[in-house]
Amino acid sequence: MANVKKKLWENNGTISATDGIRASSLNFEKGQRTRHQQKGNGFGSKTKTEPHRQSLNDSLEGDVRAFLIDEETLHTYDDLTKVNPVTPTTVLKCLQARYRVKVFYTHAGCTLVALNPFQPIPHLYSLDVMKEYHFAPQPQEFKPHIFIVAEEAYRNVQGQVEPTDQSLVVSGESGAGKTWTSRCLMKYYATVAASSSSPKCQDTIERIEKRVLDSNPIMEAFGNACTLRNNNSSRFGKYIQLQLNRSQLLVGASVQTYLLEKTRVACQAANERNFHIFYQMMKGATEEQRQEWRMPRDQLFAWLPNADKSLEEDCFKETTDAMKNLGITKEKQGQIFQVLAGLLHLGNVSFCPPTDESQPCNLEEQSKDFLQCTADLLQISEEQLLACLRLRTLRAGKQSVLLKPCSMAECSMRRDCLAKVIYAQVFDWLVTFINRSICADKSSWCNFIGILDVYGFECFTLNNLEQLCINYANEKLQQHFVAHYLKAQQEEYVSEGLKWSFIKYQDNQSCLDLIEGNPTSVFSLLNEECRLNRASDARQFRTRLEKELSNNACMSWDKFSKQPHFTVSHYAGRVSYQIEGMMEKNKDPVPPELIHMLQASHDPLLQGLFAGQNTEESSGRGHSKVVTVVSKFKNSLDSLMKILHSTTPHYTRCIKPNPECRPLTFKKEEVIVQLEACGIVETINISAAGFPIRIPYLSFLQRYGMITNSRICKQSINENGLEPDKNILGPAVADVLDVVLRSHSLDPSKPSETDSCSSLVHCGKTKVFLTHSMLELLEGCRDRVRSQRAFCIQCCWRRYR
Ligand code: AOV
Ligand code: MG
Repeated sequence: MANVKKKLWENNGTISATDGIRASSLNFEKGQRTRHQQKGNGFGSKTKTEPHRQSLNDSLEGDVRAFLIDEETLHTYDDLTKVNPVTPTTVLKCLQARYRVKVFYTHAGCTLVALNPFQPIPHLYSLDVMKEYHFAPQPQEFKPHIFIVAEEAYRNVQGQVEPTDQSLVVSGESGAGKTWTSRCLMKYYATVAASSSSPKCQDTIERIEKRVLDSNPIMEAFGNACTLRNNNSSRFGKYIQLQLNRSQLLVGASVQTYLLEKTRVACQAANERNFHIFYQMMKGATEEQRQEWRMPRDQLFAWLPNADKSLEEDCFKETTDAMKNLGITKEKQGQIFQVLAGLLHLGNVSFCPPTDESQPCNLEEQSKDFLQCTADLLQISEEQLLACLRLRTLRAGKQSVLLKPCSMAECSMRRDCLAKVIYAQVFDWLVTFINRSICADKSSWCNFIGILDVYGFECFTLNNLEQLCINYANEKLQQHFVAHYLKAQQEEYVSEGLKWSFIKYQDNQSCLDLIEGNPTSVFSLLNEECRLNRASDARQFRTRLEKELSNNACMSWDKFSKQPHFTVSHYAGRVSYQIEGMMEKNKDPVPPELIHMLQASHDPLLQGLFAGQNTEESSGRGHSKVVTVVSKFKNSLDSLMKILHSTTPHYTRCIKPNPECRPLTFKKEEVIVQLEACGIVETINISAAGFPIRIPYLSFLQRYGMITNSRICKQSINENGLEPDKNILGPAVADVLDVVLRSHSLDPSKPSETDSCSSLVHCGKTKVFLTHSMLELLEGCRDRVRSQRAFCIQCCWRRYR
């Protein structure tokens, strides 16, 4: 026995086992997951705990051979770590087989893969299903579902060692199902956090849950739009923190939003639409409202393209009901919609060239009424509006002011700018209002579960600054995943002395360096160009990019393209960005006279939105002090990353099975690209081969020391508070492991048959690394010891009486 122990310790505790066993839920350390690998389901290899690693370059032939045997039962693989061998093709086949039988969720080690069915699946998210997962002692034993991830995070909040904030990171390309998934998660928490509340406080809790859920239709109405890739595409990023009190009840929430694509208000790509809210108003307004907003049914608005397309999102009543529930009064709602109606009219204002070049542009004849309506609805002076749109104010010295006629293009830009600045302010006002309505007092909550839903990776025929920012956000998330899971986990194995052969993964650091790095990157050059405050020249900028960044492998150019552009190789694919217009968008200048005009509006909403807005910065000469769009976006994402790093993350990968959003249609070529882009094979391999549970020695002994109750264990535990001494703790840990394994007829001395990673347990330098199966063995032993002790105490008690 002593020899065995010694060997266990000296060999860093490599012990093999041949059976996968379910384990109970525990949380020892930030960053670990508590979902457990399930018992071998009888398919493929018999040794279920052994990982099946194979290089990415496995031949297709090999894959097919492996599946000839199991083709019939492929759909039953609930966890892709069980697929043998793990290659993009085998993973794809498994997912396809599951999709065919309408199974949309599959575990992939530490992540959950969610395939979009593109049609509502009855009962998949019903109250009963929520309850099943919530009340199950081991929800992991149920079919893979987003509710397992939700429940795991919920249980993890009250971790065994200390409560930990959790983050649910939902990623995937545009239309993959992130927003849908986020809604499901929010509904889940709104339900389970309430169901456990006492009847006395049920009332208040329900109100807050309803308000939290009601924030969704409002933000989607104002922030989502129909694009070529998704009829309900999020045009802003969102991180919602659900605030939980000590009893794990939902007591509030707060929302942080990221970069709304406000350009959409004034400019919609072919076959795309404006934000849903405009269509909702157009379709859902009462006759009275139509008159008030000057929106007769047959009125055509330039900024309301594709209004004939009928979408379920065009539901005005749902939005206004939600606004009401959140406390936005009818009066305030009226002010908001009146301003939005004003913007639609503004979109129909256009100019024609003046007869004399020294004169300002003329209004098109049919624009006159629209200009009048805009001025009425925004409650500003019509003359001032016209002047602001076609005359630029130039300041010569402190006192004198010159008015210079704008070109036609400038007039249109000023019109669009007015719409964008108003819409963005309305959106921000709503977010602030929502936060005020749902955010709990800091003293009443202690932990949060954050749900991240950002715009997915996009690649259109024409891509500009918006797509660059969206794809940059996705790169940041991918980097978080890579850094947190793929890299950190493997590095820890090595630093703890485990024999670990690195599994290669695609690191997207060089792409991020290209976009945001220091000192030279696309963002830094773009900012420099904007700060110089000179007329933007796309070709010049393109030459600069080529000169400064051509050594980055993620940057390339299409030599035959007529338009100045640059191509970035993102982790999810190559995207060509047009440079024309990029600098202007990055500067996002707002002529001060527009702000002055809005400050003078009689509309209480506009007055409130623009009161106190500083207009000095944008009017400065030479080096502008204006903070650019990309700088702001980068800062907000950096803060988000800090929050994510401080929480325990849970990743869900949404996959879009076909680009046309057709129900139950699985296109292999589409899916494989997404699987490869997000590094699914590497994730599976690291998960399957690794030890997902890591427990510092002292914590281990504090929990499991009772199994042996030896002097050394007691001694170690008594050292609580002191720096643990590995020389005492290590053997004590080995002692416990030895007892547990022997009690299950496992031979601790026998080295693994394949390699050190396919074992149940490993003693590192400061921590014990466990598989879920080993954790279950430990928990089982601990339970037995506890019940034996309880029995002994009872006997003694009886004897004593
Ligand atoms: P996204 O958030 O990932 O795209 P959505 O969540 O809006 O994508 O999903 C797109 C559409 O797919 C939804 O409107 C639903 O019709 C359908 N869908 C998604 N998940 C499910 C599901 N589980 N069951 C049924 N239908 C589903 V973007 O916001 O564009 O990145 O910027
Ligand atoms: Mg979305």
